[in-house]
Amino acid sequence: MFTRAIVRKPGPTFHNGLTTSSLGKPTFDLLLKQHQAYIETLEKLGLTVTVLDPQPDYPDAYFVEDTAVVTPEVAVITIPGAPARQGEQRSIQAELAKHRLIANITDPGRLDGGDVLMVGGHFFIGISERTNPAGARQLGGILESYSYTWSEIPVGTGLHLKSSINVVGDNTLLLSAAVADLSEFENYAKIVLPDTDAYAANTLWINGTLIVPRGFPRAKRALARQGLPIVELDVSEVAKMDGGLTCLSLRF
Ligand code: CIR
Repeated sequence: MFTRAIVRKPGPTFHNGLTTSSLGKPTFDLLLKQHQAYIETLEKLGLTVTVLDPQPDYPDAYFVEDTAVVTPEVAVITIPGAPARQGEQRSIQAELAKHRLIANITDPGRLDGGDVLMVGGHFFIGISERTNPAGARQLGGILESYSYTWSEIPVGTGLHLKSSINVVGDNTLLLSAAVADLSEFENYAKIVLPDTDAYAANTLWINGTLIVPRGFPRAKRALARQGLPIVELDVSEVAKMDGGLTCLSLRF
């Protein structure tokens, strides 16, 4: 069970954030509304949500997931891979120190939390444009000291590992077709999304409920078979900045 989440309000400079999307120009008012609905959904699911202030110098700072990896025992503070985002992690460290022992990724390691997927006691760590092998090995070493296992996995499509794959039940993965056949995932139950709905691979499984991005009916139908309650959230403005549901919070 998750009991807490940390989020950060988007600031008015959010449009200066990094993006490769061609979905159009995002609107600040709508982004704020979508972000507020996200917070309220987490609260309804029983989480105490800490809402941090925007960081004007870091327009992507509301994608808090990338700044830390939190386990029941330890919070590992990252060095985000994008130079423009390095520094976002400092205030997250101060916040997480209230709840967890802290460990840090150090130079030359680079790691975005969006590349880290925990499945049971195992962590998949994506090697991407943001996460380098040194960062993965450092995180892996820390996790091993708490008896977790880990493995590296190349991120071929999408920004982060969790752009294409997430956990939606015990031992059950939701994946885009592009990564569905990787041998690393052969021992898990799989729900494979058609390309039209690949964005919905970024779904959140929180305390027995699935939070799914709105607008992906095939994904919703496939997930309905899990028999869990589904909440759909519109994250259109987040998607325009290359983000998704998982990126917007740290859950622990
Ligand atoms: C970036 O490019 O870093 C942000 N615009 C989006 C980060 C999304 N984070 C995530 O998927 N964990």
